[in-house]
Amino acid sequence: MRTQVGIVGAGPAGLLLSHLLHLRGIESVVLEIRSRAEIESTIRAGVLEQGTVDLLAQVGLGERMKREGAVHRGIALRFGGRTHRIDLHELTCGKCITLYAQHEVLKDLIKARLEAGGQVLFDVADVSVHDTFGKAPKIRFREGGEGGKGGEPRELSCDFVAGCDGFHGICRSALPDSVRREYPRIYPFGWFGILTRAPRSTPELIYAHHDRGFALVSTRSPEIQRLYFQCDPNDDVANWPDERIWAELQARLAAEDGWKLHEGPILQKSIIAMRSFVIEPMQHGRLFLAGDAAHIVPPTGAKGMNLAIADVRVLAQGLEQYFASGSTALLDRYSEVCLRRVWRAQRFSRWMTEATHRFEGDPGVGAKLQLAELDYVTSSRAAATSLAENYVGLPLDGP
Ligand code: RFL
Ligand code: PHB
Repeated sequence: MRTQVGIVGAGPAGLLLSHLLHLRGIESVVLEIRSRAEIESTIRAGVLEQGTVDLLAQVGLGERMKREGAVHRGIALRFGGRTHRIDLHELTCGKCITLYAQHEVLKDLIKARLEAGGQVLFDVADVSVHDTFGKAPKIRFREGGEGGKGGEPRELSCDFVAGCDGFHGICRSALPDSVRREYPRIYPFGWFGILTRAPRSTPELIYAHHDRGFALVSTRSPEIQRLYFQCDPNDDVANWPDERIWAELQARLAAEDGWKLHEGPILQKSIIAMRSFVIEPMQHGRLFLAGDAAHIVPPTGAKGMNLAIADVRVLAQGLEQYFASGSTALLDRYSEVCLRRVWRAQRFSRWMTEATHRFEGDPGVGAKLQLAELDYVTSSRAAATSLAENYVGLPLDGP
């Protein structure tokens, strides 16, 4: 098999890259170890930045998102039992966020790729990348068989490999030790996430700081709500019967103004690790890493998928220039351009996390400073503007 760009991973980064390349007349093949059904049902991100929404709409993927997504003009910060609204729309001269689940974005992308005759191979196995420092990279994998395992060995020859295979993927390891530098950080807490069938309790997201730990109220639709609370990352969901979850959420989200959290049957529970990670550079030879394969942020700032989308926008521009003119000018700067945004998102996500989470063993100063931080950001227009412009997404970089 041969293609121009071999893409490993059918997450937001891989599928959007394939779509953007198709619009520029560049061929690609996407290889994915999971099934289409699994990809289309895994619950992950919910918040799309303004630039992400605009980009998806510009490239023909906006129809269902505009119809079913919910535009939010603000978020709330709750601490000391009081709720403070950050007016994103007003503070950023008209920008908003859209609540539209990641797996819905993926459904739209898969449909668009398949309708355009794009090659997305699900259920492949034993994926490995080769010769990415030469002119003729290859991706080997198995296809067919049970989830690809024991299937036929295949080889995909390509001009470039895009490693869009997420944090646990294999592409990152193809960067030689001599050129790579990694910046890992693991937080001493996780998030307990639930999906519940209940009416919305709030028109906008609530990020809550509480002595018992952080909590977040988000939404998926008028009927389905997404909630999170800070937990021990090594805890087990089996320790959390529904009543205990609701009691914890009610305690952390209690507000002075009599606000009520609506409860309902819990449809899904999971514990999510919190980490940040960056690899530099994000490219080597003809291998380009994008999205979670290259960087992870704690979900507090809602930046991960948005960063993945920003990366592949830059990569598609570079590949377009190369295939049109043979110039590698933009491709050569891929890592540098992306990392600027990545580090600013790291900064913001860390700030949001540190301002709102409980740190075990803190002698008290940390908690006092958190409250001072939250007080400042909700009482100073300058500080609130800084939060707002980061939350709705910094402007996308040009080439
Ligand atoms: P993904 O989505 O992990 O996709 C990678 C794909 O690669 C496949 N794969 C392989 N394929 C072939 N060969 C291999 N060897 C492979 N190994 C892996 C995987 O099966 C998968 O399909 O990475 P991508 O495309 O970079 O996208 C990143 C986003 O998924 C991630 O950053 C976000 O989900 C993060 N995130 C959020 N981001 C936002 O922008 N806004 C949010 O509101 C937001 N909320 C969240 C989040 C992540 C969360 N979790 C679960 C970590 C909330 C949560 C709870
Ligand atoms: C979500 O709806 O899943 C969500 C919202 C905000 C975040 C993280 C996740 O910061």
